[in-house]
Amino acid sequence: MTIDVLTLFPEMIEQALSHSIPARAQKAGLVDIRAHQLRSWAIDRHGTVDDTPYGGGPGMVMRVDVAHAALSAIDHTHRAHRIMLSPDGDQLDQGLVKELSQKKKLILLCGRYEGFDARIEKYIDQKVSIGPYVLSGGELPALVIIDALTRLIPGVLGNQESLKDETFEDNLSDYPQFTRPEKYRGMTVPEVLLSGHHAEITKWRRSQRQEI
Ligand code: 4H7
Repeated sequence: MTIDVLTLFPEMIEQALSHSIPARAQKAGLVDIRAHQLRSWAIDRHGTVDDTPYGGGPGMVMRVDVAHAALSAIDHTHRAHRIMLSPDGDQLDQGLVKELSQKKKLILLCGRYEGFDARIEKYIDQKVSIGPYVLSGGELPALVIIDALTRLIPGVLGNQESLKDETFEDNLSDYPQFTRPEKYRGMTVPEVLLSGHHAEITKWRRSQRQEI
């Protein structure tokens, strides 16, 4: 799977992806994630990517021609699934993550300022939101998607971690976990977990998982 991220802050993506699971997935060659500087598709020599809004009002709007040039250059055959991170997009949940993890090529378009010129909609396939709140850019949502998605690629997680993932399969939460010390400030570990009785432990854990 390849993921191309279009952003004014490619370092933000690269920095975050140098850690943990997405880094492991990249090193193993299971996913190829590239962050591109949108400014390199600017039409003028100043690297202008935004302009004032028609009709007036505060802030700057990202130009559709620049974003379109970037999308066309990266995905000339339009085989990729093109996503724009946007507060009014389809809300991300584990089901959507699973759907997106089946795609061979993904493009994540990250807006800044007051967002993109509305005509961008013609050149993207889907708008995705990570939740009902406003952020100053699409980079953090893009990273959230990449993290959630790379964990679903077969071979990315170790055996231990992937077994635990069945957890999400039926919309149930994880069961509560405990480790040493056995007693902490008067709080003890449920007796059953110390019993060594595996059937009972499994039963107890099942009983503890909650609908999410
Ligand atoms: C596209 C359009 C995603 C991207 C508008 C992005 C929240 C989410 C952005 C905007 C995002 C999410 C620009 C609208 C900045 C708000 C102050 C980037 N915010 N913005 N304005 N929930 N912001 O997934």
